[in-house]
Amino acid sequence: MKVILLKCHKKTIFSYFEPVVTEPLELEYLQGVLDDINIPSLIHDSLFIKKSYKDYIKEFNPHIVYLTGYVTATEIIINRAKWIKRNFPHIKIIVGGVYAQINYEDFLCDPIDYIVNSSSLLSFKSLILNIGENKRLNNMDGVIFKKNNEWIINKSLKIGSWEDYMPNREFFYRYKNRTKYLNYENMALLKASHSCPFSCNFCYCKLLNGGHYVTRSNDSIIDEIKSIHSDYVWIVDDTFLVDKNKVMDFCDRLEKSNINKKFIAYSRADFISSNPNTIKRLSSLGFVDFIVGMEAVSTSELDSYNKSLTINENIRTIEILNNYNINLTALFIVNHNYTIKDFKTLRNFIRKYNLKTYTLSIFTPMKGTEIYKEYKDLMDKVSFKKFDFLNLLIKPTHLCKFRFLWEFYKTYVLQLFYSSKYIKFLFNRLRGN
Ligand code: B12
Ligand code: SF4
Repeated sequence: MKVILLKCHKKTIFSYFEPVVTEPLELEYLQGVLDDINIPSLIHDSLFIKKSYKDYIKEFNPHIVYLTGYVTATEIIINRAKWIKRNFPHIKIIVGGVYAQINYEDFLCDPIDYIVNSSSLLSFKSLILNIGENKRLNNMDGVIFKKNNEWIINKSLKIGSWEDYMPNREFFYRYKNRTKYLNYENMALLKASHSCPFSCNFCYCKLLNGGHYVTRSNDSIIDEIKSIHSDYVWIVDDTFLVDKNKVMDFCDRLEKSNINKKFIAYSRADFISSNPNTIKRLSSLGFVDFIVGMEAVSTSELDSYNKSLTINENIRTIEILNNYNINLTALFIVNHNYTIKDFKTLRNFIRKYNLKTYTLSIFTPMKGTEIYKEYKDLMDKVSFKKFDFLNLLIKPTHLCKFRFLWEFYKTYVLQLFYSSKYIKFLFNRLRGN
């Protein structure tokens, strides 16, 4: 039996500049599972591979094709499944990943055979073994399948504790020279938890793994970091700094291990603002960039997102990261109720605190989140590809659409004038590097 693991992408305005290019770590994990049961597999990710997935399928002749992608790639996944079934009816098609895990109904269609609504790698392993042995599936938590042309919807399987699979990094090593996060190049990803223990109402990430927050031991994190050959490691946990004791223990172990790498991670502003000494230590151990969901520039707006943060914590975070020479990537949400004054206030904040790297997302209720129900009727006809945080899905309350988008992009473009890092990045892109 052979498997192709296929990552589907929908290009956005920013994909043309490719500010961030990363390995498809989730596929490398699945490949790790397949290696374990001696099943040959190939990864296809169009970010790295020019040859079409169709040629890959024709040449490799797999029995199973696994398709994944984020919300924006939903239509692409379904179209690829249709093409595969039309041309190779014997191939079994599995769909999974973070979008399908919660929104599996979007994939209940003819060409797809199985949908995995779980993050447990064990569900993937059992499914593959079952297909291999041609067994009829009955109840299998975490797997949705067809029986007598009826869909059997099993409940999602939550991970209770960290599963000890390791990703197969061959794909990464082949293409690592192309990986980057802005100017940081040669960058691996690392995952150390599932879900998030906080309750911001717009957030999709906290819903993953059934909302159950699961972490991994510091020992196993350090072992994986040691095993990766790359200059940078981006820890992609939704928030890496949660438990102060665990973070201090991580620092102790990192210090002892003599690892000489640079790190990027996500953190909440409340951790950074209340633990300056820990941040100082992380800086000395190679943390060069923290990505922080600042979201808004007033406490009342932060409250409206149930962010449990104050604007003072955001400001203190900026100061601390500055003091310890760590770059801040600030993430902001631009709400559809913004007035011109709100945009100006946001720009003034960015300028006042000299923020050099930030992203703006247009408020986008993701399918599956609490706020989606509230806004659903306003968005029913919106195509999946527009859920990229750059499209205006809800009619602005105070501005016409054009003016809103003008203000939005104006605020985005501002950083080009203030950030030497961005200018260097754009210059490199224009030179074709
Ligand atoms: C890093 C990251 C990126 C990277 C790419 C990372 C990558 N792997 O390719 C970059 C910055 C490029 C990126 C871009 C985008 N991203 Co992004 N990204 C993330 C982030 C922070 C981590 C993803 C990651 O790599 N995790 C590491 C992997 C290993 O973890 P994992 O996918 O959970 O997989 C584990 C398990 O789930 C399980 N598993 C995985 N797959 C499968 C399959 C089966 C069958 C089974 C059983 C188990 C299983 O095994 C793994 C090991 O435990 C997530 C947040 C999150 N919580 O997921 C957002 C996230 C995935 N991104 C999101 C979005 C929307 C986007 C964009 C569309 C945003 C945009 N503005 O354009 C683009 C799309 C880019 C594209 N062309 O596809 C959303 C997706 C929401 C959704 N409903 O689909 C998320 C959840 C963030 C959010 N705001 O909600 N992203
Ligand atoms: S926005 Fe960040 S802190 Fe809030 S729930 Fe989501 S991942 Fe957690």
